[in-house]
Amino acid sequence: SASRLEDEYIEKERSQGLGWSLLYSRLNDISNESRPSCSISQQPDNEHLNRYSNILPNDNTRVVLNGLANTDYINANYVKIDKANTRYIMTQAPLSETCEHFWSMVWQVESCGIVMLNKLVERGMQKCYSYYPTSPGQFVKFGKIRVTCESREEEKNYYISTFKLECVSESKPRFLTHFQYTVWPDFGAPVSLNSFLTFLSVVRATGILHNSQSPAVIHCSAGVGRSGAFILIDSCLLIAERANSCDSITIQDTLLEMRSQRFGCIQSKEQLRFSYACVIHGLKRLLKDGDGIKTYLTLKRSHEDSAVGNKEDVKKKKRNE
Ligand code: PTR
Ligand code: PTR
Repeated sequence: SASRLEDEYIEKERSQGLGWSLLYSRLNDISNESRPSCSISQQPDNEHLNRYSNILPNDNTRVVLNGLANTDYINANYVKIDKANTRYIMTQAPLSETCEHFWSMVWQVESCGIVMLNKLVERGMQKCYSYYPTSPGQFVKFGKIRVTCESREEEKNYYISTFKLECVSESKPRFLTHFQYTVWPDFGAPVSLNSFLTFLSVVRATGILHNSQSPAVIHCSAGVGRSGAFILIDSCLLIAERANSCDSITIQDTLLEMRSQRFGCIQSKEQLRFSYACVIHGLKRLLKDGDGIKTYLTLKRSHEDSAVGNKEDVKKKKRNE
C-alpha cells in the first residue's frame, strides 16, 4: 500500500516542511562525503564543452564517444538503477559546439528516445542550443549525423516529435521519438502531479524508457536537477508498481545510487518533495486507493514560493549561472 510512504511524507511536511530541509541536507552531506572524480571534464580540451563549470560528469560512468565525432568527451553519464532494472543517459543541454557530440552519442548508443525537460530560453537566458528541427521536412546536420523532423505535435504541456536520423557512413536510417516537457521551471517542480504523471505515462507508452537494448537520453539545462527528479520518479514508481509498495528508504537509496553515477541529481528540496508526491500519487492511482495523495496541494498553497523553487535556491542560482 501507499499509506506508509504517505505517513512518512506527512511527517516531513510538519513545521513548514522542516522535514524536507533536514532530509535534503542529510542526503547532500552523504553524497558530498564520497564525491566522485570528475577530472576528465576539466582537462584543457574539455573544459569549454561544459555548459556549467560546477556541473561535471563523473569519470567512471561518463559516456565515452567512440569516434564519430572529433572528441571522445561529452558532459553525459550512464545512470542505472539496479532495483528498478532501468538505465538512462543523463546529459546537459547541448551547446552550439556540442550538438555534434550529442547526436553522435545518440547514434552510438542507438537510443530510440530523448526526453527534454527544459525550454530553450528560461528566465530570459539561453538554456539550450536549438539542436533539433521543429517543423516537418526540416532538417539539421551536425557532423556526420543528419536529423530530419518527420512529425511534431503540440499537446498540453509538451511537444512530441519523430525524427529520422541518418549517419553518412551507414545506409540505414533510424527513427527516434523526442519529447519536450515545457512546464518544469529549473530548481522547482511542475505545478500539477496529474499532468506530470500523464506526461510520464505517455513517454512510457512509446517504449523508449524501459528499452533493455538502448538507453533513453534525458536532459534539462544542466542535466541534474529536473532530469534527476524525472529518473528518480520513473524508477521508484516502477519499483512501487512491481511490489505494490514503496518506502522512503527506497527513494533515498535510489537517489544516492543515481548521484554516485551523476553527481548533483536533484537540485532542491522541492524537487525531492515532488518526487515523493509523484510516487505516492502514482501508487495510489495504481491501487485505486482514493483520489491520490491528500496533502500535496495543501502545503504548496501555504508555501507559494516553493511551488516554483525555493527562494534561496533561486538566489544561489542567480549568482552562479
Ligand atoms: N485530491 C487531493 C487534493 O486535491 O488535495 C490530492 C491531489 C493533489 C491530487 C494534487 C492531485 C494533485 O495534482 P493535480 O494538481 O494534478 O490535481
Ligand atoms: N551554475 C548553475 C547553478 O548551479 O546554479 C548550474 C545549474 C543550472 C544547475 C541549472 C542545475 C540546473 O537545473 P537543471 O539541471 O534542472 O537544468
